[in-house]
Amino acid sequence: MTKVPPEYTLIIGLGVSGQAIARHLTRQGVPFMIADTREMPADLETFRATYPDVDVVCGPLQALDMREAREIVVSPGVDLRTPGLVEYAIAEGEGPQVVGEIALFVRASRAPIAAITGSNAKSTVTTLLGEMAREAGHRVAVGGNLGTPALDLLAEAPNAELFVLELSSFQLETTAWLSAETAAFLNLCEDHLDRHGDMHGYRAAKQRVFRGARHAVVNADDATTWPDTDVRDVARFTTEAPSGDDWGIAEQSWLMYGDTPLMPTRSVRMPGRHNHANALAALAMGTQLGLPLMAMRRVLERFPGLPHRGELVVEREGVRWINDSKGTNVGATLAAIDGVGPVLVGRLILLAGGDGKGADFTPLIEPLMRYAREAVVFGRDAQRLEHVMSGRVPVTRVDDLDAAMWRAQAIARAGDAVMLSPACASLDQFPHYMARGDAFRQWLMPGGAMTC
Ligand code: UMA
Ligand code: ADP
Repeated sequence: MTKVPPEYTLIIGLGVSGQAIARHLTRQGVPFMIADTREMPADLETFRATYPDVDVVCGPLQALDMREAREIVVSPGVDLRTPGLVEYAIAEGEGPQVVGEIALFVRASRAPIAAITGSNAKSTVTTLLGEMAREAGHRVAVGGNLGTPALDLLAEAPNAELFVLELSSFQLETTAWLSAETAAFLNLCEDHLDRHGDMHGYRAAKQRVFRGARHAVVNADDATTWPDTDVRDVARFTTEAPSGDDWGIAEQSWLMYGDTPLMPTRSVRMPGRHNHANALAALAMGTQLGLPLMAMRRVLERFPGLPHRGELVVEREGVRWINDSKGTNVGATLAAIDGVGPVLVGRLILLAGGDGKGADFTPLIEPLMRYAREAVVFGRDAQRLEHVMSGRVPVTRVDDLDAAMWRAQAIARAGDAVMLSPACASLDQFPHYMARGDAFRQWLMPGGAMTC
C-alpha cells in the first residue's frame, strides 16, 4: 500500500481540473501527490514530463493509505462514493478533509465571485455576464466548468476585479463555502442521477451555490431553484409577465424589470424564449453587480449564442440543420424543441441518443407528438428511447450519428428542421459533446471548420 506522506496534499483525478490543482499547489509551495482511478489516464505522460518528481498512483484508490494526508482534493469527475475515497468523504472531523478545486479557489481568491449553476444555460449566462462586465470596463476573468479551470484564472488574471464562474453540481458538491457576491441557480431538471442518486441529492449539491452569497438570482417559475438558506437579496426571473420587482417578459415582446421596459425581445440576438430567460438572468446578476443597463443591452444585441447550442449549421433545399449537441439532458432538449417547433413550416426530425445518465425520457413524448415527423435514435440508450416513444411518436433506431444523419436526409422535406439535440451525454460514442456537434457539422460540410 502506498502511503500519502504527512503534510502532502493528495489530488485525485489527472484531468483538466487535476492538472490545474497541481499548478496551483506548485505556485503555493504545497507538496502533493496525485492519484487517478484509471490504469492509464490520457494525460499521464504529459504530467510525468512536467512533474518528474511528483508521485503518481494509477488504479483502484484502495491501494492508497490517505490517513495522514494534509488534504484530499478531488476532481469533479470523480464520484465521492468511489471505494477507497468514500471512507474519507463521509468522515467529519477525523482524518484529512475532502475538498474540490473551488474550495481552493475560494481560499486564494481576492476578488468578488459571480457564480452560475443550474441544469441548463450555465455556459450561456456565464458568457453573457462576463461580456457584460467587460463591456462595462471591468477587468473580469471567466471560467470554471466552462473554458479555463477556476484555479488557472488566479494565475492568468491576477488583477481581476471580478470572477465569473460556471459551476457544476460536481464542483459544488465539494464546496463547503463559496461566499459569492451574486449566485444564480437557473433551473433544475433530471441530470447526473447516476452520480447524485436522486433529484434530492442533485438539487442539494446545486443549493450549495448560495452558501454565504450576498445576492441571489433564481427562476420564479421553478421553486426548486429558490434558496433553502437565508440570502439577503433574491432577484427572480420569469418568461411570463413579471410581478412585483421580478424580471420578466411583457406580451412576449419586451424584457422588463418590474414595470420598467428594458429592451424589445426582437433586439436580443440569441433566438428563442429560453434565451430570453437567459438574458434576464444575466441582466439581474449584472444589476446586482452594479453594471450599467446600456452596456448590458449592447452585449445582448450582438451576442449570437455559443456553438453547439441551437446553432443553425446550414439550410439546404428548404431543410434547416441545427446543432444542439450541448442538449445533454431532457430539459435542454425540451427547451430546444420548444424554441424550434412553433416556428416551423414543416416538421421536426429529432436526432437523439447517447448516454441518458439514468434520466426519464417520457417528457419528450408530448412535444414530439406535436412537432415531430420522426425521432431518429442512436447510441447506448437508443433502445430505451425507442421503447418510450414507440406507438406515440414515429421512431427509427440506428447505430450511430452517421446513420441517423442518413436517415434524416432520406425523410426530410422542405420546411422541416433536422435537429441534433440528443438529451444524452456523448461519452459512449464521442470524446465530448463538441466532437459530436463537429461530427454533425462535418457530415453536412466535409472539411468545414471545427469549433472544439
Ligand atoms: N475519471 C476517472 N478517474 C479519475 C479521474 C477522472 O475515472 O481518477 C473520469 C471521470 O469519471 C470522467 C473523466 O475521467 O469521466 C473526466 O473527469 P475529470 O474530473 O478528470 O474531468 P476534468 O478533465 O478534470 O474536467 C473537469 C470537468 N469535467 C467533469 O466534471 C466531468 C470539466 O467540465 C471542467 O471544465 C474541468 O474540470 C475544469 O473545471 C466538463 C463537463 O463535462 C465540461 N462537465 C459536466 C457538465 O457540464 O455536464 C459536469
Ligand atoms: P450548460 O452550461 O448548463 O450546459 P448551455 O448554455 O451550454 O448550458 O446550454 C446547454 C443546453 O441547454 C443547450 O442545448 C440549450 O439549447 C439548452 N438551454 C439553453 N438555455 C436554456 C434554458 N433557459 N432552459 C433550458 N434549456 C436551455
